[in-house]
Amino acid sequence: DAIAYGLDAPDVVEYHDRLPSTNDRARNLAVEGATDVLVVAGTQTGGRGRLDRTWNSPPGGVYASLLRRPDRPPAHAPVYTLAAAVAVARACREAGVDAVIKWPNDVLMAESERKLAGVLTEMEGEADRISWLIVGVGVNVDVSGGELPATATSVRVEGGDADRRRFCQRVVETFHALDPDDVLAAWREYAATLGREVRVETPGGVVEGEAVDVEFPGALVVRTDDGERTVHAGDCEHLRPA
Ligand code: BT5
Repeated sequence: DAIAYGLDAPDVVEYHDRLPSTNDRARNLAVEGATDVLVVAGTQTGGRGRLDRTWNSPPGGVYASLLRRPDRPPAHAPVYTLAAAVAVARACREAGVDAVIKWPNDVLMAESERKLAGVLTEMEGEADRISWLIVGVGVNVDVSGGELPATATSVRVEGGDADRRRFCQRVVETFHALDPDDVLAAWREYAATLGREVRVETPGGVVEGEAVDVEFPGALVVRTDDGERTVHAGDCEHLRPA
């Protein structure tokens, strides 16, 4: 099942010292018909976040995008975002840094909630099947605080093992070792969002309440004054400490 999901190891790993964006490189490869490629860059000149935001990509960070063509319906794409966040959070902990996940795609330091990493999943779907899927991760590993936004931190700043190569390897190995059926359970283990009061800006408006669970394929269940709402996409803010 890991193979149908595309969580198994890629055939090709491409390394570039510098790219505009590993997601863009992976997309070009997808358009050319390639699959099963991991694109890694030492630095990015046009790193992207969600919704046209930029991703600061100084040298020392890990910038990687995996191109797959999983035999899954397009609606399952959010599972890959959660799986990548789990892999990054686990790699951070293996590097000695206490990382947690904020729904849907942020990896944060546990106490300060400063951002260590983000995930950008992009895909093209046909009616019932993903045509290609790109899961991109950006992690502040061997990066100094001065090179990052004020709300960010890095593995090095937090005193962890900042060996970029080792970190990248840990992310990839953890990602490929994940059992697709365990992704949600693993995500819950690292989640800082569950049990918290949240404010989620969704395409359909703001949803506020207590985040109570995550549901397949990656939706957040929020208990609001008007009952439970299932949120599929949006920007989430943690309102109060747990
Ligand atoms: C994300 O977006 O968190 C997804 C970031 C994905 C980046 C990877 S790098 C490899 C691949 N290739 C790409 O071009 N992208 C992917 P979002 O949730 O929209 O968060 C973006 C926001 O995070 C920005 O608006 C900043 O506030 C903040 N930010 C920017 N750079 C950061 C950094 N290096 N560390 C922490 N926060 C950052």
